[in-house]
Amino acid sequence: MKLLVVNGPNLNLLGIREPEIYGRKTYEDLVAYIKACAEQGGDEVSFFQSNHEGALVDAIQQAYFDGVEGIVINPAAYTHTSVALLDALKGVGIPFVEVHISAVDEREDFRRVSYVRQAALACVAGKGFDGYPEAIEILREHHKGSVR
Ligand code: CA2
Repeated sequence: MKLLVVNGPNLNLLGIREPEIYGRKTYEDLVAYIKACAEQGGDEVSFFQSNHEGALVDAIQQAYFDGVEGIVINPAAYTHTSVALLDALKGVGIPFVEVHISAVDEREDFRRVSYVRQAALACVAGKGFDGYPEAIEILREHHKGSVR
């Protein structure tokens, strides 16, 4: 499969602050970990991180033109606010899984709201970096089912 992993605002700060919530590993560590897992399963993966909502929308739209078959997205704070990301994900029609490093449902009330979740295949939250390979596995299973 051709996969895109999208990470939203402030995830470039991983490993720098709030290690009790997000761990001690960096964004670069996260990318290397996901790349190794994806490639082990024979998938091609690319990565995009931005602190800007419009840039995330552009990357999702570009995925459509690039023939991406599955998206793993951690929209970070935009999870809880962004109709634009939901519209982009629905617009391109690429199957996607929502991921959160922390257990969003066990934190502040505002983190329980997700605009993108209604269109996601699944949401994986609270599993740290391991949530990303789990999301890829969900996309693989879905892909197998849809090409059979
Ligand atoms: O748990 C997640 O993955 C989140 O998507 C992370 C977002 C947060 O707004 C969501 O509610 C849950 C925040 C990402 C910020 O990451 C930082 C990492 C290190 C230091 C500061 C921020």
